[in-house]
Parts: sequence; C-alpha cells; structure tokens
Amino acid sequence: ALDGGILYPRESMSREIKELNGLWSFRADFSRNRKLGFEKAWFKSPLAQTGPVIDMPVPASFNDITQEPRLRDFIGWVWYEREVLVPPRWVSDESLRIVLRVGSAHYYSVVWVNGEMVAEHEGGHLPFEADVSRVLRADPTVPCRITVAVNNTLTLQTLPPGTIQHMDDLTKYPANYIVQNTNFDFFNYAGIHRPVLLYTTPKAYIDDITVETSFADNIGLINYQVSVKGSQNPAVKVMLMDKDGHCVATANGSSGILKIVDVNLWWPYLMHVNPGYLYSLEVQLKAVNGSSQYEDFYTLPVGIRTVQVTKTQFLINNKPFYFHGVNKHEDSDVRGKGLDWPLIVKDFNLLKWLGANSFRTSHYPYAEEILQMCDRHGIVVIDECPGVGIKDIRSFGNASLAHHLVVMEELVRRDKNHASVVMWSVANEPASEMPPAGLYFKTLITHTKSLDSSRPVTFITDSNFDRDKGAPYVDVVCVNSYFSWYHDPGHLEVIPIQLNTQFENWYSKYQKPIIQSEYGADVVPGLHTDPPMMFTEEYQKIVLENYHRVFDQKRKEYVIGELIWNFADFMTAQTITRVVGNKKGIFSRQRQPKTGAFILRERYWKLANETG
Ligand code: GCB
Repeated sequence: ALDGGILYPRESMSREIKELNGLWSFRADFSRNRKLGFEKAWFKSPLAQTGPVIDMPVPASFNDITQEPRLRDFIGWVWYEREVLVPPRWVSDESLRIVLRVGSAHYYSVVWVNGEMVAEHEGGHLPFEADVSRVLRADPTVPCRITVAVNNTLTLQTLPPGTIQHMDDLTKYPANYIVQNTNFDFFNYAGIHRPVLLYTTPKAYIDDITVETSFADNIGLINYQVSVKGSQNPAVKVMLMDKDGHCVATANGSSGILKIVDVNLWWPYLMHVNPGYLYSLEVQLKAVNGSSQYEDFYTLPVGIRTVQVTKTQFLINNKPFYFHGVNKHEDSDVRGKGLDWPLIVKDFNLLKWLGANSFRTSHYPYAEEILQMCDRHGIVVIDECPGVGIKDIRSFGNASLAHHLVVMEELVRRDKNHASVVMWSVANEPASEMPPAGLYFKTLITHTKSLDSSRPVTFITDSNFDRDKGAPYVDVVCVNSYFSWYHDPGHLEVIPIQLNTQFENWYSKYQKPIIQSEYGADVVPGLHTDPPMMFTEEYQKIVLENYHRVFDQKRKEYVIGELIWNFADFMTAQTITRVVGNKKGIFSRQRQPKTGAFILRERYWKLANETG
C-alpha cells in the first residue's frame, strides 16, 4: 500500500499552481562511473558552478534535442536544474502546504530543493511529489533551486527490464564501453517527460478521492470515498454538478453514495450522440485544528458508467462494446516522449477522423492529460503498465515481482477515477510460457483486482495458446500476431487460415472473449509495388484486409476488438529490422496518413454504424 493519494493538481479556491515548464539547465554526467555528480554533490550549488550546462526544455526527452550522438545514446545520470521564485505569500502563509510534483521522469529520479533531498522515485511513467514547505521556509530570502537527477539505466529488476552489457574486449571496443540492451521495441527516451510544478493546499487537505459508478434504470450511483490528511475531525461535503452547472446530488461525510436521477451516462465515442459526458464532483473539506481553520476544495470530473465481461462480450453500460482502435506510443520528432499539447490534440483529431473508439497505452502509462482527453471525448482505454520485455527468467524473480506490484499500485492510484479506463493491462508479451510465469501472473493479477475490483484485468500475449501460463488469470484474452510478417514473411495468403486457428485455439481452451491486441505490417511511406511486397503501402493494405475478413466472422462470436499496430511510426533502437524506427504506423511519425489509414477509416466508421 502506498502512502496517500496522488490527485492530479488542479486549481481551486484553496489551491494554486505554479508551472515550472520551460528551459532548465542541464548536464549529462559523462564521467567514467557516471557518479561524479554525486561525488561532487552537484545539487549543493548552482549547476553552472560545477561545470558547463546547456539549455534543456521541460517537458521533453533530452535525447533528440542536440546534435550529439553521445547524448542521444547516453546511459546514466543526467542533471536538470532551475531556479524559481516561489510566491512570497505561499512561503509566509504557514497554513499552506507547498508541494513539488513531477508528472514523470524516466527512469530513476532524485530531487533536491536548495541542496536538500526531497524525493526519490523509481519508474519512468508515473508521477511523484514531495511536500517542500519546510525546505522553502528554511530561508525565504534565497530563490528556490530545484535539482533533478535522472538515470535511464534499465536492469533486470526495473520495469521495463533491460541489461547493461560491458564490452571489455579492447580489440573490438573503446575502453569502458557499455551498451544498454532491452527486449522492447521502442527507443529508451529519457529525461523529464511531463510537467513539473509547485502547488499549494491547506495544511489540512483532501489527499485522495475514489469513485466507483453504476446505475439502475435512470438512476446513476456514485460510490465515493474521500481521504483527508492533516486533520482528525474533517467535515467533508460533496456536491455533484452536471455539465450545465446544476447541482444534481449532495452528500455529507467522507464516504457515501450519490444518487442521480435521470442520469447522463458516460458513453464511448460513436456509441451515443453525446459521448464522454462528465459530471463534476466538488469536494469540500472543513477542518478545525485547535485555533486554526482550514478549507480545501477539489473538483474531480466523473463519468458514470459500468464495465462487465461475459464469455463472449465486453459490456459498457450493459451494451456490447467492440474495440475498433489503435495501439499508440508517446513519441514524436524532437520531443521524444515529452508531453506536447499540439501533438496530443492532433492525435485526438486523427483518432476521431479514423472513427477509432479506443486505444491501448502500449507499453506504459501515458500522461494524465491524455487520459483526461479520453474521458472528455469518450475514447476507451486499456491502461497498460510498463511491464514490457519481461523475457529473461531472472525478471520473474521476487524482486521484480515486488516492484511490479508497486507499479500497479501507483498506476491504479493515479488512474482509478478515469471513466475512459475500462481495463488494466499488467504486461505486454512476457515470456509467459516460462515455468515461473504462472505464479507471477496469478499474483500480479490477483493483486491488481484487490486494488480495483471494478475493472477487468488482462495482459497481452504472443505465446502459444497451449503453453501460455498467464491466460488462466485474465478476464479478456489479448493476442498479438503478425502473420505474413514475422512468420511466413511475404505470404499474405496464410493469414486467413492462421488467424482462424489462432482464435479457435484460444477460445476453445479458455472461453473468454478475445481482442486482437496487435497486428500490422511495416510501410515505408510512399513505397509501392504491385503485386504487393513487404514494406509497401499495398502490402499493409492486404494484411489489414485479410485480417479484417476473419475479424468479421469472429466478431459475431467472441472476438471483441481489434487494435492496429500502430497508430503512428515511432522511434526504436537501431537494429537491422528497423529503418529509422518502426514503420508499422498507419500514420507516419509526422502524422500523415498512409494507405492503411484510409482502409481503417472506412472500416471503423462502418463498424461504428453496425455495432454502435
Ligand atoms: C510486438 C510488440 C511491439 C512491437 C511490434 C513490432 O509484438 O508488442 O512493441 O513494436 O510487435 O512491430 O514488432
């Protein structure tokens, strides 16, 4: 169990925010052991005093910002720093808490304020924060200096896992040559990827809110729970406002049930004329501690909907839901994995243009800002943790499992209140046929269900149906396959037979609904041949069409979704199978459509009309 909540920072009558995005000072520690920064305590004084610094934008990956290959491929600690003027009011008002929050930094972070360590966090895709009130008040005359050291090294115990290889043969490699190996197919972008900010709350404050929703006939139900910190005798009041600002339900107490008459349910995009309906849950806290009085306000958007899985269907609000969507990445030119609003909005416009109703956050948790967009637009999400590339038997060990459980706790804690999130994915393509995989996935999935009993749990498999040891524990079977690509390359005609067999094997063994969670083919945009050859637009087109014909038979039985690999081209490590990255996008990395995008667009709109 984690200590406390991690509510998304929002301004209110009692809360203020100061964003720290923009230019930070930056230095990568190129010293031999990569530890010079710690040995020389670079956090103790302004970074520019201990060596050269460069400008680094936050949020962004650092890798593609300069022309330096050695920074692009850097392994180890990088140092970020900036000074901020904290509003003097915040510092002088002792009734306030001042919190420093990092949306995410990949992979391991240590944070100092004015030379004092305030936070440490493992994991590259989830937020962390620290109460910095005391440090900031220690000497209000000095400007606040924030230092963040980030290490991108991946080991067998990290998530995702990786290994560091020391290339000691001096006849082949320069001295001290190390290589980061990974078992996943995307570039290990690193740095401060999401917004950094300071925010305030009163000393007695709303620490966490949990909602679970349901409905019966026209009555919507919100089961809410508010946890408060800094007060023994909190008085909590909640008010639910509809979209027009009318109060539709109220309650007193830190937990309870709200009843909403003539409820507007949260519906997926294209399933309803008014998808993504959100109420606002206004939470109000009043607390008295001795002679001090505190008031805190926090507003949580809430969509009311239910999710349920049967042997053959995925039900949202008791109606069959068919996933016609995509797998994505957080990835773009220059920014790498850094949060970028123009890109986010463009991607949502492309999703809607496509008629996509869903995506999977392959292969790690995406920014909260993206999930908020999904809530508002009715885009359904399979929320995946960074459990990708678990291939080495040592990554099934106890230390790895323990960390994996913590990551699921952090993920559920962050994303539990999103209506758009309908299922958790605990891993992508692990070596689930290995002996320890059975107990590993049983433990992991059971734990996830204990954290959130309202959502189904899955992981994504590419194992053989007969040897996979994790599938007994999932609610929905998610299968990736690349017929006529990784298997039988060039042989488009094998797809119908092999895909049919795939579905029948999995269904007859488990009697659980199936999602085709990946399929696709690389296309170098603009490459054409007829008859089709691999890497051309024509080849991707036929792969898609052949898969679709089988989906159309099986979706009448138990196939409940199809997610193309991938929404857009994305960067990978350099290998002989990747031409400047993975080219299985139906859009290029610059978000221009390939032929496949038009095929999917026609199909998804048709599916929306038939199934929605
Ligand atoms: C997969 C992986 C995905 C890869 C994709 C590919 O099975 O899940 O991360 O990018 O195949 O293109 O090889």
